[in-house]
Amino acid sequence: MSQPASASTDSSRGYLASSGKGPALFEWIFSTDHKRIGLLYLWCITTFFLMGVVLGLLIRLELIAPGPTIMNAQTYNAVFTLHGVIMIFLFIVPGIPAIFGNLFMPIQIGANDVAFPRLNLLSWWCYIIGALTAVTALFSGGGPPDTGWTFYVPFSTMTQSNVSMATVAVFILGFSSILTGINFVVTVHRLRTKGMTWRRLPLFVWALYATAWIQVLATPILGITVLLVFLERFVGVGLFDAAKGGDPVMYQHLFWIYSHPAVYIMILPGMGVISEVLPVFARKRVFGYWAIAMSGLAIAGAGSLVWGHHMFASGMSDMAVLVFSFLTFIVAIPSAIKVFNWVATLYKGSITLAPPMLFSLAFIILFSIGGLQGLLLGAAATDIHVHDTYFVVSHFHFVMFGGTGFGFFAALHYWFPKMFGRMYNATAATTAWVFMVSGFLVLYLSMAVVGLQGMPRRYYDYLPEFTNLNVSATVGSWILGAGLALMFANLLVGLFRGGPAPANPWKAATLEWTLSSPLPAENFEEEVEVTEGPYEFHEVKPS
Ligand code: HEM
Ligand SMILES: [Cu+2]
Repeated sequence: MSQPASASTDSSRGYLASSGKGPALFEWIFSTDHKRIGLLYLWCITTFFLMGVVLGLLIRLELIAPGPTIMNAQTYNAVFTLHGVIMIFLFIVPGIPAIFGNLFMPIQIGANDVAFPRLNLLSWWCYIIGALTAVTALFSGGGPPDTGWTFYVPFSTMTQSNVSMATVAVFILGFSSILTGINFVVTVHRLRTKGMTWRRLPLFVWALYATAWIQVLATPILGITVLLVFLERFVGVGLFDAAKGGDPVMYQHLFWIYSHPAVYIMILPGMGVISEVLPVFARKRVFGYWAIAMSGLAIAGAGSLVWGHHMFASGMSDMAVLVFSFLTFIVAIPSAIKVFNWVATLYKGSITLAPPMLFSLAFIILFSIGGLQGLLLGAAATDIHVHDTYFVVSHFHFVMFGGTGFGFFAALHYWFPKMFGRMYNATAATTAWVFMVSGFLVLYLSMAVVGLQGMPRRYYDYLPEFTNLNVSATVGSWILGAGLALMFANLLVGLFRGGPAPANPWKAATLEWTLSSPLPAENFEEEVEVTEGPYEFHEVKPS
């Protein structure tokens, strides 16, 4: 692997330095270096996240009062569809694995890159081409897709909006996820350095490993499913058309056979970040290392058997409802094991409430609230009443935004010094955290209550009796939005003006903290040997 960067003009900038040969942009977008690919993903994914947030705030603004406020019904359908598609396929599915997995997983196992660097670059290009195709779908054909991110038939095979191009975009994006998964599985199996046994793997690596298997095994099902919608729109075989002997419910099965395991592609990497950060800021070995590592694989396995809980109201048999409900409770157990072990790790720890720790604690609390809501949804008797209401919308924002979103922010604040060689302002980060958590709770708890009262999702209008809770939800979204703006502004200031970061500001014990900040162009000049687990704190003195 060529590392011209170290011969570059400014080696203190490590992998960030350009070699000065040729346009810097080309050096980045054609780089096969895992660190640079991670950073390319960071810029793209963060940009799409912010676009998704703006759309979310627009949805809330529309819902501040019954009746049309800032948009009409058709625009509303397009806005929440785009919000969902961006947040799922362009932010949360690639998010932590593509950015922090690429940047740090190879280093954490003592390797100089992933197993297939060129394939890794191809995965980023699939992401970019898929994303640009999704954006193009907005401005071409019959206009922006209006089906929701789930593309349910029969509407998705009938609507004039540009669902065809949107399905092509999702198809291409799927390959980005599959290629990343293949790379990570082979890298963990083949490129671990001397002494890096499975029992010494950082828990972040275990989480990415379990995620990678789902990326490889489940994502092809999504590819086939959206391809079938594409074909139905052009050929009209009738696979999902009851009048032609097809079955529209079959689409739901195919879609959720991927999309439920996909929620673990979303959450497992976030859980891995939390398992990485907690011991460092509690100055304690993680509680139940092996239980946490194995519960990730258990979630990946059992999580592929519960997709039917999205379809309790689809007319499936009572026996099927019973089985899927029972399995849903089973898959909650390994998640609960993780939460228990995290809390046990904190117990009697000497805790530092630095920003990475604050975001990790928020993850645990918000994810647990979402998990408890999930139990109510897993019980068919209650789910039947709240299916497709704002209670469901609240639930997946608690687990996906409160969970993985805050896990993403924890990772960003934990590894920022290592990625950029600079520190950010901790007080500003803490202030942003306070706004984000309080705004989040006001926003999504209001949604949970109005959902229990029966407000359906995906409508731009609602009954007058739901007004107060929608006003509080919208105000909550403004507080959350202000916190997000402060957080990103603070990191931007840190990026350009932050003080120099030491090699190991958090006194952590995993391999990336043995390297300089920012990371060097070449990870390890010679092979490192590992002799103990990743959370043994011999009170490493910050260099
Ligand atoms: C400030 C941030 C956000 C706000 C204010 C927000 C608000 C909303 C609202 C009000 C809806 C319901 C629309 C409806 O059913 O009529 C919605 C749907 C959705 N949101 Fe968010 N959201 C935000 C962030 C996120 C994040 C971070 C994610 C994922 C990681 C996410 C994923 C989704 C998805 C998948 C849907 C379903 C869209 C559909 O029905 O097709 N949202 N959001
Ligand atoms: Cu599910």
